[in-house]
Amino acid sequence: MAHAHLTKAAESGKRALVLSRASHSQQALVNFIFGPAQAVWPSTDIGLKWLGGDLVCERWMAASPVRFGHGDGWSWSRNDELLAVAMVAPDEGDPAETTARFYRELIATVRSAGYPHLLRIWNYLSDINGGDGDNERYRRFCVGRGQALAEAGLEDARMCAATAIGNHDDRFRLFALAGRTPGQSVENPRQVSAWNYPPIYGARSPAFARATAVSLQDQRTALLISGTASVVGHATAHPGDVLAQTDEAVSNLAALLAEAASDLRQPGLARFGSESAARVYVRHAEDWPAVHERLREHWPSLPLAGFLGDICRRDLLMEIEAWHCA
Ligand code: 3EB
Repeated sequence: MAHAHLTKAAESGKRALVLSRASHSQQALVNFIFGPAQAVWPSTDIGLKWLGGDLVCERWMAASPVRFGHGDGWSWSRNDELLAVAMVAPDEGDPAETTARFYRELIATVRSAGYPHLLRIWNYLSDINGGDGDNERYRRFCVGRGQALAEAGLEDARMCAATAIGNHDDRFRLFALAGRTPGQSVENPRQVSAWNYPPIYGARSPAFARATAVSLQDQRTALLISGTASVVGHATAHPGDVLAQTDEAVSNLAALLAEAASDLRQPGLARFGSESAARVYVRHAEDWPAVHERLREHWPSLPLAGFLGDICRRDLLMEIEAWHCA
């Protein structure tokens, strides 16, 4: 497992997620700026409208010196242990082609740089529910991802945690974190693993783990949790009811944390704690206040950031991803 200097310390008030607590001089691997946060360099925009919450940015800090580079439409940062990659391109035409191109480049980059183990991927694509049946853009995305993985000899069941959300700005943005050593996948006992979804959800099944666990240098474990929605077994639960979906997603996360605690024999992983945080995506901006309030009832002090984003199935109205550390 990767020994990464990734931890988190939340500040009070408008909070920033800081993913490192190493004592020596810290440099940012990535700064995701969401809301009204202080300008920092380098800063990365995920291209989604921030709707509120107390989490205004995520600062992914590294304990050893960070080097930066960029090319046409992509940038990277890395230290001794981790490589972060950001790629952006116009999202035109068949997403299968754009996605296959992005993933081929991503895999080639992490391999040649010596960080071959993917730990976490975010996919923000345009008009994710556009097109019908197996031509729906999310399903074409799955085809392109699957094609690149197969070419690279990567098995679906060994893929890392991921998020796939639709934006409204005609750009495909991919962010990835990779390491020198592998993470450990955690699956959710309430959910069929994504790569085993039946073909009613698309000819090519999605390829992602429900969570990826990464060993921290100080013996703790970080859990990078995938976008988690109201999916039970493989079916959407509570279509049309955003608050019931919220409760179901929370139940899914509780089951996932319990599974991680048991798989990794770390009881502290079983519940979110002082070093956890979540990004919440809602399909309709007007749902955010009620979703936010409901999540606050479940998790009184978990730092939250809300975003306007389309979920990959049309009947899903919200999704939650999280960082957890224990
Ligand atoms: C689901 O459980 C919801 O295709 O990478 C969540 C996280 C979802 C990642 C992906 C899809 C992806 O199937 C959708």
